Amino acid sequence: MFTLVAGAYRYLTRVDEYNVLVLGLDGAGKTTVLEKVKQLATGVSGMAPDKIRPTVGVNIAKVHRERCVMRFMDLGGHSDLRGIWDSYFADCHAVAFVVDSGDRARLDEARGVLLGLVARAELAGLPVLVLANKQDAADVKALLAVKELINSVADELDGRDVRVLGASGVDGAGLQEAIDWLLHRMLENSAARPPASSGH
Ligand SMILES: Nc1nc2c(ncn2[C@@H]2O[C@H](COP(=O)(O)OP(=O)(O)OP(=O)(O)O)[C@@H](O)[C@H]2O)c(=O)[nH]1
Ligand SMILES: [Mg+2]
Repeated sequence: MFTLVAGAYRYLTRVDEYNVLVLGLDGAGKTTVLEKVKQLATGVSGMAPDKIRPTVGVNIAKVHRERCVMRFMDLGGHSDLRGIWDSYFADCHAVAFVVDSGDRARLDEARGVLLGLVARAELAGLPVLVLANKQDAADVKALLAVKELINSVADELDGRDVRVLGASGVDGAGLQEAIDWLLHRMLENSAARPPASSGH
């Protein structure tokens, strides 16, 4: 009887955990986006954008939705630090790739890094959300430029779920939609990449 009740309790309190890797070039705005996601999820203000320094390790934000926890993991984007990304791939359920929409000079570099990611076997088939960030500061053609970047790698994306969304880590534009899109895509992909589960 106890086992039955304990089993039912575990089932009812089970939480599915999904990891979203927040990747992109240094300065794209990943940590600023993460702080805003934290604020949207908890209602508590995150670190002010002007206090954020380049990331060396990993920053984490948790978003609770129904019986799911989304763990956003923001890693440093400097070229010397990108090698660390690999160790997070096996436990990842989706990638949020952040692009500084206003920085045309580095769009090609961003394209190369994104191509490197989608070629990785550990990330095969996972949903990829491209956040065309800094929309608050970018000109009207910036979102188009990021969409063109994605169109130019469409063949390599191999039929996986990909979306480009305009966003701003400063004013939060697009981030609620980003969270919703990622959760739905990770749930849809959960047979292929199951979540970790824990009882609470
Ligand atoms: N206007 C504007 N500035 C932004 C936005 N997001 C980030 N920034 C600025 O861009 C700069 C870099 O932001 P970070 O969040 O540190 O960038 P990052 O991608 O985490 O960089 P690394 O940690 O080095 O990989 C900072 O000066 C931010 O204030 C945004 O949406 N709009
Ligand atoms: Mg950072």
